[in-house]
Amino acid sequence: MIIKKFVGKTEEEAVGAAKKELGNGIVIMNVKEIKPKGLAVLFRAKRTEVTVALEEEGDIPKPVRKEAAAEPAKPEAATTAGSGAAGLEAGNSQNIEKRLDSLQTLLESRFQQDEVEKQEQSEAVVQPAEKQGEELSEEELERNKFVRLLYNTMLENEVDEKYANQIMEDLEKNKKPNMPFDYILANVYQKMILKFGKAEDITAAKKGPKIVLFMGPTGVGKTTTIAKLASDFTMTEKKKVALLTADTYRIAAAEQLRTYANILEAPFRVIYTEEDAKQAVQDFSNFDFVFVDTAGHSHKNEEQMENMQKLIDAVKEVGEYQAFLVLSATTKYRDLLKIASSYKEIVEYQLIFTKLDETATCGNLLNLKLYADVPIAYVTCGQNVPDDIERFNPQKTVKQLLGGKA
Ligand SMILES: Nc1nc2c(ncn2[C@@H]2O[C@H](COP(=O)(O)OP(=O)(O)OP(=O)(O)O)[C@@H](O)[C@H]2O)c(=O)[nH]1
Ligand SMILES: [Mg+2]
Repeated sequence: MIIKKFVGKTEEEAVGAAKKELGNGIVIMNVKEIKPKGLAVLFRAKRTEVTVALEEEGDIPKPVRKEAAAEPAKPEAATTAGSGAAGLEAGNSQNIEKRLDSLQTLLESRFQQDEVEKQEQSEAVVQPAEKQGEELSEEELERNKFVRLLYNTMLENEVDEKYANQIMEDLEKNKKPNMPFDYILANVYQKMILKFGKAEDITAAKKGPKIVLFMGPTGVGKTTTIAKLASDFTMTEKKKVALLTADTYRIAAAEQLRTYANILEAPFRVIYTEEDAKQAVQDFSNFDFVFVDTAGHSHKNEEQMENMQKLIDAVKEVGEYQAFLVLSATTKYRDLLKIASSYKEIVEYQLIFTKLDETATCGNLLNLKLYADVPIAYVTCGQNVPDDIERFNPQKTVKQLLGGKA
């Protein structure tokens, strides 16, 4: 694995430079804003530093490459366990160690605790890397404990055992004797980021307005999320956004969105039929975005799912569209799977996860991403409009899934 830092005026510029040098297969491990210090504040603008990783064939530890080392290696600072051959990797892992500093410190401190020992005895988990009949060195045993700790942390965060096992199996393939802890950590971290893939958000249409549909179960936060996004697009990005609601089941539902529309000074319309939807898109043809709120309903209600299908078909006829399935992170895993597959039958969607503030675990983000095989676009973490929403950040979520701070 090559790990390297790139700096640019913006994140896009830094990532562009990384792709130019290392190709499109890179994984962004960390993004950091570098603020100029001292007098430089006056002369230099903020810059963004991205740390990227590139998995090499076989992904086995290799000697530090000249071009891969962004800074001279300091083996004694970088290795947590192991030396000799493992120390060579330290030059690479030193970069990631810095980025994952807090995560690693946390994991290691937990690793020292006797609790882990107890946990191991009480939990039957996958046993990584233990070769039957062979005596393992103390270091190797410690390393295995560390890997088990990562695995258990994923399960505690409700990552589906199936996916946690896959990640561990991948690690197993690349594991080498004397692999430093931070290499193991970086490897698992990278695998998980790769599993999340690229976050995708709302994009502009090539022509005419982009119609953006929000659908999902009742009460997950669809209308609130629309208000947050509409606010960001109109106030921050200065785009023209029109708001429509197809939620005619409850009077209060339309009023809720109308209120937000009034605050944002955005046009608002209730659509009762597919024809209304088509007409509205035509009427707002000079807008950048038309956000469409829909009534929350159970995925088990066939009639409502059919109506949703009709609305989607109507929208498809009149312009470019994007559909978002809004899911609450507090919903039971099994239900989430059923909801995701029901909606998959009617439209290709991207995911928005709400109410992250109401749960201590975010394993379902990874589970659903892998199950539905669609990108996560946004997450919301509170009731405040417009603040409590962010673009999905895989790095942050993976750190959390590995035991980092929320
Ligand atoms: N804690 C928390 N509450 C949220 C979040 N997003 C929305 N809510 C709350 O969830 C409740 C329902 O939000 P709505 O936006 O009305 O949900 P909806 O999906 O449009 O609901 P229906 O239209 O009835 O299906 C409201 O009390 C919101 O304030 C979030 O990220 N965190
Ligand atoms: Mg609503």
